[in-house]
Amino acid sequence: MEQTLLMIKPDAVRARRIGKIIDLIEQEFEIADIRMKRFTREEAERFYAVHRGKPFFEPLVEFITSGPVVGLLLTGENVIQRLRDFIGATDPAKARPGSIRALYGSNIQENAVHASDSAESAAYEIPFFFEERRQG
Ligand code: 3AN
Repeated sequence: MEQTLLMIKPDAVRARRIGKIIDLIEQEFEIADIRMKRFTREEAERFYAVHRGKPFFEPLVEFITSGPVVGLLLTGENVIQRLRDFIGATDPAKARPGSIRALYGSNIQENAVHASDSAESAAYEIPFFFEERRQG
């Protein structure tokens, strides 16, 4: 059984889309835990450490610390890949019609949600929201 992290980003929280996004998610996935929080700069830089040095790193850290986010722990068979397919491509303009990013994303940075892209990413990202579930 896999687990993964879905994060509702500050743009979607500001736009009051939490309920709509969770509604879509729970029709397809098992929600094992849920938490709202606001990232500190230090946490944001660690969360997005793989993007350090890229031109969008600083704006991304600014954005993700700009307001609260919501983390959902999802579990199930092949849930990492299924969730990635479900949310749509990073750029909402290229995301599958009907996907969360197509519906609620504004642009490649303010794209409503994040989902872990591998088992390694999930193991790294889940403890930012759910400390007691730290793996390994
Ligand atoms: P995804 O969230 O689809 O896995 P990543 O991990 O490549 O995408 O990027 C993490 C986040 O960084 C994206 N969700 C987006 O907010 C931002 N991002 C990625 N690529 C760009 C880009 N070219 N310009 C601006 N922001 C970007």
